[in-house]
Amino acid sequence: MQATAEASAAAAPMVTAAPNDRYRLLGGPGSPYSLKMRALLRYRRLPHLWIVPRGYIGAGGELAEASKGIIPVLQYPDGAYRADTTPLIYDLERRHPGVRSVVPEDRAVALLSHLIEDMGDELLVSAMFDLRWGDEANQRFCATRQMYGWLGPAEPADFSAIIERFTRRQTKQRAQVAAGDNHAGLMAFYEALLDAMEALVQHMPYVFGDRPALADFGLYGQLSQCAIDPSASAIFRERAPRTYQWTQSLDDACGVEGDWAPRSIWEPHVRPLLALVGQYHLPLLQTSHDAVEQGVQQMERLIEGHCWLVHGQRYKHKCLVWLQREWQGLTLAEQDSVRGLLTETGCMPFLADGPTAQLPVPEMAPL
Ligand SMILES: N[C@@H](CCC(=O)N[C@@H](CS)C(=O)NCC(=O)O)C(=O)O
Repeated sequence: MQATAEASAAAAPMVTAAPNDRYRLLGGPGSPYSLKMRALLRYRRLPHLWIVPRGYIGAGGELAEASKGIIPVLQYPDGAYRADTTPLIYDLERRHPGVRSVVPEDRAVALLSHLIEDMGDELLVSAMFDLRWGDEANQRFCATRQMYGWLGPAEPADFSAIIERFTRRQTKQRAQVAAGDNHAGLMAFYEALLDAMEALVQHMPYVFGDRPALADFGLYGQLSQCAIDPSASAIFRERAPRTYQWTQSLDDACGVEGDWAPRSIWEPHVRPLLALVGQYHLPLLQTSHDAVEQGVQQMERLIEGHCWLVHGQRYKHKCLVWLQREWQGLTLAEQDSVRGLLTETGCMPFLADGPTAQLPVPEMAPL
């Protein structure tokens, strides 16, 4: 099997021989996106193996062979490696249509779900990362447990050196994430998000009813780590105990059977989440997008009295354009059905002004 995989990798490096009849999810401990993807595969009952390859990205082995530069990587049954969870999830919808889908049939509701997921993937991640690497106690615990998860038993001296290197790398990144007012802004956002979720889960099992949607998995990925990391977890347990358990439960929802709720049920509880999308996520995404367009490294954005320092990130630039395209792809009737909600929650201007990108943005597709 190994020999076959190597031979086929030499001929076509992106594809190894089909390992079996199931997906192989290559992910890692402490990786919110890996756990998001695993929860999705479990909920959708798509046969898969969960694999933590030896070594971290770039350290040789299968992840290096897949050469995506990010985790998780999903190996399809045909042997192809693909990455980037949001496009992967949409691709799995196309490959396995109608089977425990996480995308509501109502395309306007599907857009709301995507907006909330994007907030999880692109903003909640920063709050998680800020707290994870924010002080020595968090760094020590998080680096140790993550590296043990990747490497298993190791010589103490080697292990200490690895932890030190990893911590240095992560804290350097964290300094950028939490610069200036960003830390205070992220903490305010984290608490507001927990409050909105805690209110929601008192009325509904999931964001749009009795079954999880893309929105749930986006939030779940980051919250799964907030539940573990010391400081994030302390805030989480204190502020949102139901959501804490919601996170544990969504880890494996393969037995959940349910349907979407009518709008009259979900709308009052989803509105506060969308208000956070409009208040924090889309303005920050727009600022990052603008920085990329203008070729500047960093721009400022004032939100709720905090002056955020926002880096231009090409991925975020694409995210905004993809959301705008999704809005524009709706029929007028579909747009009208959520225009009021998106306007009240401050989301509308960021979507309706259309793709402002001068730079080319490819269609959303797995990497
Ligand atoms: N948009 C990507 C983000 C994936 C991502 O950023 N993964 C992190 C780990 S959780 C990563 O691979 N970072 C690169 C690194 O640590 O070198 C997705 O949804 O899959």
